[in-house]
Amino acid sequence: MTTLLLSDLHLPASASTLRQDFLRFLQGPARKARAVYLLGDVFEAWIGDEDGLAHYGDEIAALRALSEAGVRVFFQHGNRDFLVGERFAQASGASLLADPSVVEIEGRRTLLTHGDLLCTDDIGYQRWRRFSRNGVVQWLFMRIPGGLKRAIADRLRRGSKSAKTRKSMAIMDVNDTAVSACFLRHGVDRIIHGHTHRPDVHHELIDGRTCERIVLADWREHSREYLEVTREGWKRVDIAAS
Ligand code: OKV
Ligand code: MN
Repeated sequence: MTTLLLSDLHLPASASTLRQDFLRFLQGPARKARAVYLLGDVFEAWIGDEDGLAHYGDEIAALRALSEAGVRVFFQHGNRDFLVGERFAQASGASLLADPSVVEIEGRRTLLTHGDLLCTDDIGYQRWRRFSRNGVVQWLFMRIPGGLKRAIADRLRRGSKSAKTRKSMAIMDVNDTAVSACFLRHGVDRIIHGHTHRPDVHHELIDGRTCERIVLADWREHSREYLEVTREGWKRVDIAAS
């Protein structure tokens, strides 16, 4: 059996080949898996379940069909789709998975996280994260009219895009101390995350044990990767090439 993991698809609300390819993935390779883990930023933006369910009906129907076919589907929040909620879970059949979570994947305890929590050098982002994840702030945001929500979200996204161009590459990567602390605190020797858009595998020695950190790829033009994990090991598969 295999477990498939993917993140950072950044599916837009408008028509896109990214969306077609995600549907192809859900109807094809995902069917043969034991479980599929979506590790955040599947959606480019999410201002609430009502709006999200209206925009992403095809994806939600395909997720529902996949879970009804017996494949367990897990959804972890990213920094963009952190407002995905219980109504999405109900409609899609996916289970919301806390960030971080330690789960057993193909016989091996593995820590799964979107990855933004590890980027502790980006002080500005971490400040926005604390603010936007605050319960009172979210309660207020959910209660303003849809048009105003969209206007605020568009403005925030534009501001974030320009802020990113002014940040160094190092600040937008994970912090090595945060990574080591994460391995130690959770007692795992494998971490799988996305977010940084720097697909790679890193090894480090912690307490005499070789620890492995697998970074998932984002979906970009001509590259649509998922990670396939079996008891034997793991590999990246690009469905753009098939
Ligand atoms: C998601 C990010 C926009 C980064 C707004 C409170 C506030 C939630 C929200 C609005 C924006 C998500 C929900 C989006 C991620 C951005 C810009 C930067 C760095 C509030 C709670 F501010 F109005 F109080 N939002 N949307 N960013 O468009 O999906 O991750 S979003
Ligand atoms: Mn992200």
